[in-house]
Amino acid sequence: RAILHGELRGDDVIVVSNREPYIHQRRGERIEVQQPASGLVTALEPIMRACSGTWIAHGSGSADREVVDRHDCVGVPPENPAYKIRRVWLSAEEEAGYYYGFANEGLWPLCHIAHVRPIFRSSDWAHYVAVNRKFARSVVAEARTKNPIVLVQDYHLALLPRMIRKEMPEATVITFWHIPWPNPESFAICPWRQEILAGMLGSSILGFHTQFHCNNFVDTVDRFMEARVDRENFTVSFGGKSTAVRRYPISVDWPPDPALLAKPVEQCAADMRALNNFPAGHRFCIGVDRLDYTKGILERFRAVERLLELNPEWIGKFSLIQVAAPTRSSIDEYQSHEAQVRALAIRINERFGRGGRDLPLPIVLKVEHHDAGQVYEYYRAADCCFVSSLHDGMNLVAKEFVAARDDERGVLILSQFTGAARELPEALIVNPYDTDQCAAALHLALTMPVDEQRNRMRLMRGLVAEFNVYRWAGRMLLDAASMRQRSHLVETGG
Ligand code: ADQ
Repeated sequence: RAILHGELRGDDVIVVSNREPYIHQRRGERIEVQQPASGLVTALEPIMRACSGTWIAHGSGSADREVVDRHDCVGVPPENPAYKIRRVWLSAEEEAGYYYGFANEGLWPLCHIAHVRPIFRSSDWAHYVAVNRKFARSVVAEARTKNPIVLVQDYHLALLPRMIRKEMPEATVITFWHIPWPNPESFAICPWRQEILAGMLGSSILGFHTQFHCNNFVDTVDRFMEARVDRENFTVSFGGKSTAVRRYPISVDWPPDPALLAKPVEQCAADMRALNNFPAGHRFCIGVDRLDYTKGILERFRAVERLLELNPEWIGKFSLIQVAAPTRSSIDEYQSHEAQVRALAIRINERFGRGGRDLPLPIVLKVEHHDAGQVYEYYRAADCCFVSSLHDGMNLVAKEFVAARDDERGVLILSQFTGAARELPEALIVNPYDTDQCAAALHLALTMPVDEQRNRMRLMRGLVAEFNVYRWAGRMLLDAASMRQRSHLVETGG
């Protein structure tokens, strides 16, 4: 955090992402401020508070336009502004084509290999290009110097790095891709693969969560572009410029906000039991996700069903609380996924539910956004946390659960297909497609001796404490700083 404060305060730092970190919504006479359920926002918000600067994002709230100045800017956080948001306005057609269409029906399933066929429409692509251009204009308008540091976030803005480089050749563009990068064969089905790759290669530094994703990206470039790939230094030269491809595993704020840990764990457990009508001694596992088909929520429910089949002693004594934030609900695939999730919860609850007795249901499904305070209360109260993603760049829920457990208790069950699994081997690592293995992991978690819980949790907490989100941003920015220094020396002949 000190690095960000010291080195970057006053420097020209611009973050660009689709999603804004604060959304202003009108509720009758009042304007409410919401924070979205997004891993990207969770990770970058504390960074921006530490280094100030500007965050450029799509203005999406009903009162977003009411609170901005004539440059479309507003200071945030509202209670104590530390940086500003500059909002980019999109029409309904642009949002449908660029965001719901190309980004979320095309690139999202393409990169997650989630057995959902990507949809590529040329009309969506046209909006995607146009909106990237709109963001580029906003970056140029915002820059106070000819060589700002621009942090481009995620798959919505793959074309932006090249566009910025064209307008501001001296800018340092750091692009971070928050989702996986698939192998070259999988990526090749995208009709605009070359345009996407060329766009991303406008970056000075291109970051992914894991080395595996870096390798896949470099292999993809090697296969489809006229570029020089240096596998020793992991750099790609394309169009006379070079891009360093690096692994920067993202993480969470550390130490966590004290307000999130203020309520004692026993109190959290008592409150959550009361809220959910669980009797004393009832055990529960927590799942926290956007309601997205890549998160493996159906697989998680099937694991609970199998647990109750194999170990009937848990019937009426164990529940999974699934907190699922609605997301991208206007996309067909998301609507049908939500319907499947609801139907499966009902079926399992009918099968193992009350049966005339007043027992808690095995699956408690809450399809709603919760604030960070409530999410942390669940983390602190739960016996275990189950992350069953079918494919996930990192997965911050796993790290948040670890950060929440200052009592060194609780068990993390973690899919092997998350970036987090590479850093947290002390979790119970599972294949979410293997229902029996997941059921066995749930049983193991619920019967794990306290000492073993503590030993595992301690190691995981050590890792998250050291490799926290400031380390993630700090390493990227330090790499950018030394790159800037080198090019300055070359220019001045030093
Ligand atoms: P996401 O796919 O959004 O992130 P994740 O990393 O798990 O996934 O972050 C989700 C965030 O939203 C967490 O902070 C979580 O607490 C919050 N959240 C989820 N459900 C919620 C709910 N019901 N109510 C309130 N808050 C909720 C993308 C990539 C990930 C990568 C991140 C960061 O898909 O792989 O880890 O970006 O790079």
